[in-house]
This record gives sequence, C-alpha cells and structure tokens, in this order.
Amino acid sequence: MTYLAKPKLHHPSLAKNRVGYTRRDYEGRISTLCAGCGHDSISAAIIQACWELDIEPHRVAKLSGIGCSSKTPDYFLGNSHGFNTVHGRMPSVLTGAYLANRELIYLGVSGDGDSASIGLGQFAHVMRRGVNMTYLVENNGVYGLTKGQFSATADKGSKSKKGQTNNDAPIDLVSLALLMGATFVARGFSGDKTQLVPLIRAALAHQGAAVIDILSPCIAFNNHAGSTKSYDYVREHNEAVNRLDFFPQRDEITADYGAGELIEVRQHDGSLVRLRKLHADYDPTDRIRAMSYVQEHAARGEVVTGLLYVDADACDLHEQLDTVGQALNTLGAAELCPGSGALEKINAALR
Ligand SMILES: Cc1ncc(C[n+]2csc(CCOP(=O)(O)OP(=O)(O)O)c2C)c(N)n1
Ligand code: SF4
Ligand SMILES: [Mg+2]
Repeated sequence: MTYLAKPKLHHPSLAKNRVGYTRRDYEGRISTLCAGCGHDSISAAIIQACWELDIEPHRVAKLSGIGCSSKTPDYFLGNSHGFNTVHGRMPSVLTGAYLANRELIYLGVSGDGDSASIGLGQFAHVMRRGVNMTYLVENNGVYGLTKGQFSATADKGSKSKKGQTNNDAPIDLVSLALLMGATFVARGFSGDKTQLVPLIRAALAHQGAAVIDILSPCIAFNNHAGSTKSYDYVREHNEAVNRLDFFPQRDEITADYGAGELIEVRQHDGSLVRLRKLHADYDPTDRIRAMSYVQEHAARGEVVTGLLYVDADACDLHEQLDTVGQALNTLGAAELCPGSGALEKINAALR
C-alpha cells in the first residue's frame, strides 16, 4: 500500500467528459507495483472506461481481496468508495454491499489466486446469483504478492521462474463462469487496451454478473520462456473471437461495418454492444457454444479473447429477490419497521 498522493494540479486545458471530470479525476495514488506489471495497464483501462462512460466517481464502489491485483483499486478511482476485503472473500462482501445499496456501480477486482485458489467457492456462487457487478480477474497464473507460487490457473506443464513444472490441471475461470450462469463473460489481455477498454465499458453497462478474465503477465515471476501467461506467449497464442464497440444509450449509432460482419446486442439499459465478427461461426449469445469454443481452442493451445457470451436480458439478484427499489440507507423508520400488523401478516402467510 502506498501513501504517495499524486499532485492535485490539473492543466486547465485537460478535456472534460459530460459530467465535468478530466481523466485525472479517475486516477488514484501512485502505483507501487513492479514497473511493467500487467495490472497497472488494467488500472489504466479502468480509468479510461469510467471516464469515457461519464460515470461520476462517487457512484462507484470498488472492492477487492488480497494480492498485487487486489492492491490496484488504490491506484484508480481515488474518489470512489473502496473496500479491501480478506483474501478470496471479496464476492460475499460485494454481494452484501449490493443488497444494501443497489444504487452504486460495483466493481470487483481480484487475482487468479484470490478467485481460483482460496476464493473459488465465492467466485462460483457470486456468478450464479446474478449480482449486478463487473468482476475483473487480473490473471497472471501466480501468487505475485507472495513471490510467485503457481496459482490454480497455471497451465499443466508450465514452468516457474525457478524451473519447477506445474503438474496440476488448470482452472479456467471463463469456463467456470459460463457454467455457473454469469451473463456476461469475456477474456482480455492487459497488453491489448484497444480490446480491453470497450470490454470493460460493456461489462459496466451490463445489468447482471459480468466477468472479464484478463491475462496480466507478472514480470517478476511469470514472464519467462516456460510460462503460458507471459507477454510473448499470450501475444503468440491470442485468438480474438470478435472486435467490440460499445455505445451508451445516448450515443448516435452509426453503421460503418459491412453486412454479415456484424452482430449487435442491445443490453437491458439500452446500451448497444456491437461485435465485429472475426470468426464467422462465432455467436456470443450461445452459452453452450461458447463453452465448447473455449475448450476446443484451449486444446489447440490457443487463448480465446473477446466477448465470449452475453445474455442481454439478464435478470439481476434484486429482481430475483423482488427487493425494495432504493438503497436501504434512504429508507425511513416507518419503512424499515412497518409494525406488528405487517409482521403478523408475514407470519400468517408462512403458516
Ligand atoms: C487467508 C490468507 N491466506 C493466504 C494469504 C497470503 N497471500 C496473500 S496474497 C496471496 C496470493 C495472491 O495471488 P493473486 O490473487 O493471484 O494476486 P497477484 O499477487 O498475483 O496479483 C496469498 C496466498 C493471505 N493474505 N490470507
Ligand atoms: S510481483 Fe508480479 S504481480 Fe506483483 S507487482 Fe510485481 S509484476 Fe505485478
Ligand atoms: Mg496472480
């Protein structure tokens, strides 16, 4: 954790977005991660996406677990709400916060150790519950913070910096999220911001459980020849299924792609995800196909990136539970304690 604040001076000519903020207003403290760490590129992509979406920083709640990745919320959105939880327990704290206050935009930031090792159970349950959030896994295949042990996403046969071979089967968080019912599933690469920023924007607009598994090389412990999560390996084996454009509801939609190359998915809030198909047979609205597509390509040693699945009609946890439409802290005493008559009615309904 760093306590170095950035200078508050802004150049007067910095561009402002529609809500009057410059890009600098979405930054956080100075990063203490290793220079070149993929996680810092992801922080920059989050800053860019939130600025472009005109999100007011105080409307965002960013939550994380423990790890180099989970430290990063300190380095972006310095004016947002933040909660650094226990290792692997971010999903349950995020779920609780979301149930109490549905009016904030929830951003969960985690690592592969945090989500696929100690936090695997929490990861699975938060996906199947449809919590309205954007869940980013900064996936480097190692426990970076504790000096580079293999995490559960490390590929079988991959080598550690010291030459040890990983003999365990990997957990693919994209496949797991698809299986568990997440309604927006994507994979990105920290070294490809052109793809990553629109993915984060679309995930933030999605009204359900959105997850992006982002390959994010650890230059200290996992960026060598035997690694399958290094910059070189991912660049050589990256198989993008689509190129994405994201339009918030208010933007004018222009058609600049040829017919047959395009899929448009209108999300619940009216925003439009426009996918330029690179692979003619790829349909991001077919969950079963997405599962087999990811596996088929993994068997060939290819890492599939892009928007793999989206359910534009996702129903989130509050809808499923039919909860009150406001944040609990805005309710008055009468609504929070409706009296013995109301309690009697509930009890009678259960008899
Ligand atoms: C309950 C608990 N167990 C173990 C640890 C030690 N620990 C801290 S971070 C970490 C792994 C982090 O790995 P990952 O989530 O992949 O983050 P990275 O540092 O690679 O970004 C571990 C095992 C801890 N802090 N708390
Ligand atoms: S140890 Fe690895 S994950 Fe941690 S800051 Fe350094 S490069 Fe990033
Ligand atoms: Mg890691």
